[in-house]
Amino acid sequence: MKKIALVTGITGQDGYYLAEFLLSKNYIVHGIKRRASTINNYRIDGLYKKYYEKAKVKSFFLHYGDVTDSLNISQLITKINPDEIYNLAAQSHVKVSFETPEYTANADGLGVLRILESIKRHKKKKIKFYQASTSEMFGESKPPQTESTYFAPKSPYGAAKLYGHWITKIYRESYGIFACSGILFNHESPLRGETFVTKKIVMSAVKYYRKKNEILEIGNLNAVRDWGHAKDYVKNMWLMLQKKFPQDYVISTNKSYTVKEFIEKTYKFLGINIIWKGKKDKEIGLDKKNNKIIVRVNKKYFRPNEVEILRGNSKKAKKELKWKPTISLNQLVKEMIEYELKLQN
Ligand code: NAP
Ligand code: G4F
Repeated sequence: MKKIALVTGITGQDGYYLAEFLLSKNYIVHGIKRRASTINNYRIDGLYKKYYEKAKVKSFFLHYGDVTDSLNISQLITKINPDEIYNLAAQSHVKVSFETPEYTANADGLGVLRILESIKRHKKKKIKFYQASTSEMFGESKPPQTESTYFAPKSPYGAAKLYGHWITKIYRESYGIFACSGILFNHESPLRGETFVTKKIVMSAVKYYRKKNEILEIGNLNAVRDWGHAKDYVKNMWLMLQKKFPQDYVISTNKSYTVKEFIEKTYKFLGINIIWKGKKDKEIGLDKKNNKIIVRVNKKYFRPNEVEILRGNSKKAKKELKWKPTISLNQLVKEMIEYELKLQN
């Protein structure tokens, strides 16, 4: 019997990589997508063609839905009767969460509760549940952050995700549900959303490389992040649900870099060296070859409250799940640039 997985947030970065991984493992995958005024399936189009439109035996199905809609969620779970649910749906942008705090709480916090309640009431099968928690929950706690680090979120996003994380633990302990959270540090890929910093940097660097008239407008250059590759991280999601008992795990590369270092790496890959001038919101980056401004700090991208340093320690995942990241930051940057070079051809 093929296993059935239900994935929320299927149209997002991780939704694509997880669906691809599960389909390659012979799962039947059901994805929940939101209705939008324009079609936003571009990441999963290829998978849909291969595993639905052109397949003799179909194994990839899409359903309209929204984690803010209890009836929709409970009806889908009843109908699909999945073995595993991966909750990737979220308003996932930290800065946007300051502008839409209530919606973020509803989707990222209460959305988790809605799924857990449906699982609790589901009688046909014991469903395993994975929650995509985040290192943003650690907020101001000092690195390296582990499973036992104090949670001190600094954004509405972090607070909403912490509710989702905690309610997952409470449902596990109170009702014996196989429910667990991966505490995911930043992970990127060529399919990363365009307003996250790595993708934004890569897109701008390639535009400058091609046309020489692009300036990267950027926020906090000194923030430190632990950046991995989404492909490695979705494998871990699956591994966690194959364990005998549910537990939470930190998923990270254990290495960290500043935003400025990420910029330098990216431009250097394209043969461009940067010289920095000025301080704080007056800082600029010049192309060493021709003194053109190619990076400029813009206060618009500062956050009301910033998480300065994230660096995880994923030794529990290494020991108990035999998981470790396989793609280095340099490989990630190279892959993102090569993808962008093709797109902007
Ligand atoms: P993403 O690219 O922003 O994808 C988020 C997905 O959630 C999209 O498919 C989005 O649909 C969907 N979504 C948003 N609101 C929804 C709602 N109310 N109901 C149903 N679906 C909704 O994020 P990602 O990078 O793949 O991340 C996946 C998950 O991991 C998220 O929960 C995120 O918070 C968490 N996480 C990510 C990272 C990271 O570094 N990538 C780190 C820690 C945790 P649309 O396409 O319609 O917008
Ligand atoms: O790429 P970012 O927007 O990612 P952030 O805020 O760390 O959040 C991501 O990782 C979390 C896990 O830690 C996830 F839970 C969350 O869903 C998301 O995937 O920003 C990274 C850093 C920040 O410190 C930000 O202030 O880059 C800094 N930054 C500087 N300039 C910028 C910019 N971020 C963005 N998005 N845009 C800028 O222009």
